[in-house]
Amino acid sequence: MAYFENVSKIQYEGPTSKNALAFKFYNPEEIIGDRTMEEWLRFGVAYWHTFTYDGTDPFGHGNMIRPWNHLKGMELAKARVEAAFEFFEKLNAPFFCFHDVDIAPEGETLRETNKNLDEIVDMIEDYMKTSKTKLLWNTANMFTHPRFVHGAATSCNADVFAFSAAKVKKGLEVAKRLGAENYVFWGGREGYESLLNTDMGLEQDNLARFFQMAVDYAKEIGFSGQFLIEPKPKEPTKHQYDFDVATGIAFLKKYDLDPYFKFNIEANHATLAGHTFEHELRVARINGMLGSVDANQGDPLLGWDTDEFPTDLNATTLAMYEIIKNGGLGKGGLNFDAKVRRGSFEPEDLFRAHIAGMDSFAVGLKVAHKLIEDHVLDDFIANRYRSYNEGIGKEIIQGKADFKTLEEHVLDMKEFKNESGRVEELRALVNQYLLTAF
Ligand code: XLS
Ligand code: CA
Ligand code: CA
Repeated sequence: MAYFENVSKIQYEGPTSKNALAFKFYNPEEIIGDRTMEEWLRFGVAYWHTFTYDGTDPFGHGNMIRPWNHLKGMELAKARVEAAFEFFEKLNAPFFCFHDVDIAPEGETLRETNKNLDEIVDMIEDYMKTSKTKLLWNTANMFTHPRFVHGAATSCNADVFAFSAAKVKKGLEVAKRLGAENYVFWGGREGYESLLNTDMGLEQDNLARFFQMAVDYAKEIGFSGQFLIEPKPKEPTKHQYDFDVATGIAFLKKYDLDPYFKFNIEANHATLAGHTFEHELRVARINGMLGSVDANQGDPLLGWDTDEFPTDLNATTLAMYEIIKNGGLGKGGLNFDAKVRRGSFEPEDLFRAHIAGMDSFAVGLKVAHKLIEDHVLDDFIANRYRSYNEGIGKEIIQGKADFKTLEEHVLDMKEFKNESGRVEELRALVNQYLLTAF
């Protein structure tokens, strides 16, 4: 049975196509530099937003029209798997991602939940034998159920810590079975509401203990996927421990966990932390910890995590600039952790939205590649820092300077020749590339 019968396989038709259900810029086979667009972009479909989300918001009921809406329980879970693989095929998606609770209903106990999970994972495994779509990452949802009210690995309740460990244990087994390229930890309830009732030191030590156990178990079962931490400053918790990439790095280094983790960077989480998307990518990249990306965008008028499909070409260009400079994403990819707006409730909107996101990142890739190929920013930046190539600057870099020699250098200096940073010119240059790359 077809769930999306009005949609056939999405094809690349080029920038002048008027067909809404076609790619205008994403041409998977097109070579950009040393690899194809498909290899650079490694797009992933998020199971939760695409197949599980029903449109519910804090003020309204679910309103999404979905061909599986009449089903319940395991029947619903199975229909979603069938629909998902039809969707992946029609979209030509190389990857997908899920939380444990997205794919199978929870039972009364973890034993029952795991039984449901096993049945659905069997089914997914079967589909994956003939599908090109691979698992980018899976994760455990440790935020929805009331037991996680005070956190998971940072809960004040040791039974909840144990339950969370058992859930991640199962998640790693599933990751191994399905050949996941990564495993994600997003700590939506790992944080606190008030210091009046919180032992922050113990909570952070416990979080580190938890991560260490995950590292050990992955090794024990031979799961070789990359571990990723996904930072977010707030929502649902007021203050979340994995606030941003820099905070995450400091945490990992304190507990000697940094060799085992990279970051999954979400655009909307970056902006919630008061950073740009490209800032978070840069911090991870220069520390060798850029792992994967949750490709979405927030709304500058709304102060929460709106998870919109990415259509801002300036943002996709600057993001792809970091990704290309990183040599690509390795095992990571661009997962659309994005949901259609509540008003976009038709099943076809799921395709329209993914096409919009894929085309926007394809543009970003092409423009960023051209900017790098032409050395536009590299030359400007190299010139801006040229004072470190000789004289006192070179001595600083080579570790030959100290406070005394530096004082000697400036004590009688009257003029400091600074030059314009020309940021407006550079922004206009990016615009020029954006408008002429196609
Ligand atoms: C929520 C997060 C979440 C993670 C996976 O804001 O983005 O969906 O990506 O748990
Ligand atoms: Ca995310
Ligand atoms: Ca989000």
